[in-house]
Amino acid sequence: MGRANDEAAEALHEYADLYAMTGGDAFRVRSYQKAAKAIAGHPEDIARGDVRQVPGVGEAIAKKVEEFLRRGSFRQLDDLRAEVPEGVRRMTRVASLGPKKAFFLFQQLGIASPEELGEAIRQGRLEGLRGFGAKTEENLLKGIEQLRSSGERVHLGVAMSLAERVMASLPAAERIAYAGSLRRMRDTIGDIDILAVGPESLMDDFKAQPYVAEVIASGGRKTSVRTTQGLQVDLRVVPEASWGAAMQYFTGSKEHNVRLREMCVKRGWKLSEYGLFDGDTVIAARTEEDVYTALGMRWVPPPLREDTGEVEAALRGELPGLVTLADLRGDLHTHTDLTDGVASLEEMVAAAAGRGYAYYAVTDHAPNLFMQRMTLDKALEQREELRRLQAGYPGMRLLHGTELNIAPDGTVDWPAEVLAGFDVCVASVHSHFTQSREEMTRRFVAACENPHVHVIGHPTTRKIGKRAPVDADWEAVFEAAARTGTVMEIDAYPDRADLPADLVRMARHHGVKFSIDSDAHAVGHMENLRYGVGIAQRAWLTTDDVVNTWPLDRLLDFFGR
Ligand code: DGT
Ligand code: CA
Ligand code: CA
Ligand code: ZN
Repeated sequence: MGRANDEAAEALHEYADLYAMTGGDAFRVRSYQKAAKAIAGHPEDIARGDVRQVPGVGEAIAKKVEEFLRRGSFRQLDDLRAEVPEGVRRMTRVASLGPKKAFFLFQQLGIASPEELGEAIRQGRLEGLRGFGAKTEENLLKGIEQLRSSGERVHLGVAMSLAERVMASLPAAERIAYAGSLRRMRDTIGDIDILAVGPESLMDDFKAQPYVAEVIASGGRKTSVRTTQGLQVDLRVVPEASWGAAMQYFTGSKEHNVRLREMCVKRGWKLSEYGLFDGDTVIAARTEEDVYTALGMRWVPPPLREDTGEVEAALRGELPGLVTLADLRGDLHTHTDLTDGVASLEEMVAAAAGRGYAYYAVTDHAPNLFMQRMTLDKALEQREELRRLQAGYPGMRLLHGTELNIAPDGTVDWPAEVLAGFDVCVASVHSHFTQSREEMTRRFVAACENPHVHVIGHPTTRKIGKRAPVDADWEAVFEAAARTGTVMEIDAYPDRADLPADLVRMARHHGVKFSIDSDAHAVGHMENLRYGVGIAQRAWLTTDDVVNTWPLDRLLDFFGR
C-alpha cells in the first residue's frame, strides 16, 4: 500500500468529519468515508495510477484527491479547516460527543476545546441545553478525562508506518532498526526510537526529510525531531561494535533493564548502551544474544521485556515458544462490501489465498446493525457464492460466518436454526456501550452461553483515543468463556488492539482460547495481523492458546463443542 493512499484517505476522513460537523448531508458524508476506506485499502499506489479506478470514487472525489496529490490539500478542505478551529475538531475525539454536537456547542456557547467543554460543564453552562442531560454531561466529563490521560500517545499502527517511513528515508545507514516501545509492540507509543550505524551525514539527511516539522535537539549521536503528524522521533547513531548493547538498552523497558542491571551489579559488572563490561574489558556488545548469554540467560523476545516474570523464566531457560505470524493458518473475522467492507467477496478470498491460508472465514455484519441493511436472504446468497468460489481454492477451506450483535440482554440477531447454518459465529457489542458493570457482565456471559456463538469479537470495544473500553467484570466473563469453550478475539486492527495484552493474560489464566483476527474491511487490512501477534506475544501466548494456528479439523472440533 503506497503512502499516498494513506495520506489521501486521512484527508478525506478529515473532510468527512468537518463536513458532517458543519451540517453537511449525511449521505455525502458516508460516501466520503467509504471512498477514504476504499483508497486506504486499494492495493495500487494512487500517486502512480488513476484514483478513479478505486471503487466508490466518483468524479467529484477524484478531483479532490488529485488536488491533494499535487499540493497536500484541497480547496474545500482548506475552507472547512478555516471555519472549524483546531480545538473544536479535538472535541470530536471526546467519547460520546458527535461532530454535530461539537459544532453546535461551538456555535451556541463558543466552546472551542475539550478543556473548555469540561470547564463549561462544571460551571453548569450546559444546563437546560437540549440533548445535554445530567447523564450525558457525566459521560462527557469521563470522555474528556480519558482524552487528557491518553495524552499524545498514538496507536501502534500509526507509529509503525512512520518508523518504516523514517527507516526507508535513510538509505545511507548501514544498519537501521527501531527499538523502544515500538519493538516491544506496545499498543500505544509515546515516541519512536530509531538506532542506526552509518556516516555522520545521517543526521543531516534526517533533519532534511519532508516529514520533519521541527528539530527539537541535534548532536553527533542523537537527533530528536517532531514530525508533521506531531510525533517525536529520536534517531541515535551508534558504533557497529556496540549495536547489540544499544538495541538491548533502547528497547527497554526501563523496568526490564533495571532488573538486568541489578544482576550485573551483583557480579561487579556494568551494563550500558555501549556494552557489558568488567572494568574496562568488554564482555558482550555486538549482538543482543551475546549480552543475554553473558548474563546466563536466553535471549528475551522484545514483547516480553516488561519485568513480568520474563527475567526469571529466561534464567531458568523456560521462556514460552511464542506464537508467530507464520503460525497463523487462517482468519476468522473479515468483511466484504456486502456490508461495510470495501472489497468484494472474490477480492477478499483471492487475497486470503495469496497469504497462503488453510482456511478463511467471511463474517459480514448481521441485521441488527441496521445501518448495514443486512438480511437473511443476502447472507444466504453470499453463502451460495462462497460455495461456488470454493471450487477455485482446493488448498483453502472457505468458511461462511457472520458477525452478530450482542443485544443489551445478551441475545443475538438470529434464531438458533439460522445460526446453526453458519460455520463461524463471531458475536460483538456494537451498541449500548455504557451499561453498568453488572449488566455488561451478564450480557457477555449470556453471549458465551449461547452454544452457537464461537468467538466474542473485539471484547472491550475500545477505540484507542476515541472510545473507552466497556466496563465488565472480566474475571467473570473469562470464567464463562473458558467454561463454554467460547473463543476470545484479539482484534488486530491497531486502533482497536482488543483484547489488550493484560486482559489476554488474565483470560489465559482462566484457560480461555483466543483467535487473532484482522477484522479486515479491505484487502490491505489483512496486514494488520502482525499487530495482533504482537498482543499475543506480550501475553505469552503459544500456538496451543490460539485456535487459528490449529489445523482446520481441530478448530472445527472445538467449535462443535
Ligand atoms: P514510550 O516512548 O513512552 O512509548 O516508551 P519507551 O519504552 O519507548 O520509552 P523511551 O522512549 O523513553 O525510552 C526507550 C528505551 O530506552 C526505554 O524503554 C528504556 C531505555 N531508557 C531510556 N531512558 C532510560 C533510563 O533512564 N534508564 C533506563 N534503564 N533505560 C532507559
Ligand atoms: Ca519510545
Ligand atoms: Ca525516546
Ligand atoms: Zn465489529
